[in-house]
Amino acid sequence: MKIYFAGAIRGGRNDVDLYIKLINYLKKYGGVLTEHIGERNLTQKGEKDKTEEFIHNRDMNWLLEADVMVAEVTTPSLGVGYEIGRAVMDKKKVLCLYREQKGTRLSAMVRGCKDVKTKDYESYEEAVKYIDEFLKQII
Ligand code: 6IA
Repeated sequence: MKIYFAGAIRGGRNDVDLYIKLINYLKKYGGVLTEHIGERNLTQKGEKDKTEEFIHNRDMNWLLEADVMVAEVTTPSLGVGYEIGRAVMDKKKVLCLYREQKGTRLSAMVRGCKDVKTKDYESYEEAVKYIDEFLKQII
């Protein structure tokens, strides 16, 4: 199974350690096309040696190639929102994982989309439980 993991880059890198753990867990189910999202040295400035167009086109090709998308949506990210929209348009199965934060709420454009499965979680253990539920239905 090819899995597209989406997580904030320019949106903010606060959760990068969690992204790494989730990506490693997802590898149990197949190939993760977007492992770089879990790279600690991929700063908010992103992949400096590549053009923006290259990054967009490469990521879009991966997205279209993927069987499923798992997005960690706690840190608001324009890129992740865009990717979710493109995945929905392409009729991919999408799981969004959201950790409730004080004073913030997940966008209604994600939570309100019936073609996206959104799960609220509090711990890594809970997040992987939702990943198991989601991916076991697909296998
Ligand atoms: O808006 P964001 O940067 O937070 O969007 C993050 C999402 O878009 C991730 O799920 C990635 O798949 C994708 N993405 C956005 N920017 C990049 C990137 N470098 N490298 C890889 N994936 C990306 C961007 C910066 C560079 C042009 C200097």
